[in-house]
Amino acid sequence: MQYQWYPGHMAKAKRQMQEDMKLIDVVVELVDARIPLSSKNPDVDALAKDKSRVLILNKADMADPAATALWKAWYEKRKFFVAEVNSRSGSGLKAVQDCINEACREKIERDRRRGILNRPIRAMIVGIPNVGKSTFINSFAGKAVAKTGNKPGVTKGKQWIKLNKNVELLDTPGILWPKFEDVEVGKRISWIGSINDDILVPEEMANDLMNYIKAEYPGFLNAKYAVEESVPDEKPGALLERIAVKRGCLRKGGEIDSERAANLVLDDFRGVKIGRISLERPAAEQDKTAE
Ligand SMILES: Nc1nc2c(ncn2[C@@H]2O[C@H](COP(=O)(O)OP(=O)(O)OP(=O)(O)O)[C@@H](O)[C@H]2O)c(=O)[nH]1
Ligand SMILES: [Mg+2]
Repeated sequence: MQYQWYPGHMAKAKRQMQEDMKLIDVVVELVDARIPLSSKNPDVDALAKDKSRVLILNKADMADPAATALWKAWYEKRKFFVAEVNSRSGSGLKAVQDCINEACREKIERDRRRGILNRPIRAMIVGIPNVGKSTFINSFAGKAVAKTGNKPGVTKGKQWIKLNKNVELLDTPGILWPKFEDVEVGKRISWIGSINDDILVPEEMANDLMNYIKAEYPGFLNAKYAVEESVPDEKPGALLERIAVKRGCLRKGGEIDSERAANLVLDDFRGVKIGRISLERPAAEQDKTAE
């Protein structure tokens, strides 16, 4: 599979983020709870190495709660303050405020010793495209969103969004790209729909996804489509064809339309109609990739 991405954009985004790091107290990083590692840009760890870190497992409503609990513990072990969030409904946002306070406890103490009271915490939101940054900002800010305007002494043009009396947010989220070079990462990102679909082959994506679901969530496909999940010696793609027949994905003349069936399966997955499915779990081998 091929993915379009632009190293030039990436370099620029990283430079921008490096500049912005000087202005903030805490980095609030959003990942997709279904792929908490694959949707995390590894460069953020280097860029934010001196900052307090909050990790938001966003879209937790779409992920498998058992896997999400494992990821929360996994990231906490790595010194992140972690919250599970559904930015659409707003559930988990109270925990985010607690995480930010906890992450900035030392800063708040330091301010207090110096006689500075109630200086708002300054935060930056970062995350890969489509992870839910805008939705999160809007819902975390609620009705209180107001730009505080340029502050003297701060780089020209920077705007701060006042979230509440304790937290100000840099108005432009830092957008970085996932690690597309890793084929497995690329697959997971495409399954959740965060890559432009026109450059991908739906049948391939759906077949790969269903192989994963069959193995990790046996019974889910059967419950959704009323099909045998594993027929011995079946050729690859046969399951998709059986789903096509069940769902009437046929061309004129009765020929099976696998592409339509593939898009149906992908849409069902993305709409959480097959179930709450996580696409990766913390494993021993992943201990090497983080930190
Ligand atoms: N179910 C669910 N959907 C969410 C959640 N957060 C965001 N979304 C949806 O995810 C999609 C992307 O959300 P955005 O807020 O636009 O993501 P973004 O990170 O700002 O995207 P870019 O600006 O393109 O980088 C939208 O359809 C949101 O409604 C969540 O917690 N749960
Ligand atoms: Mg956005």
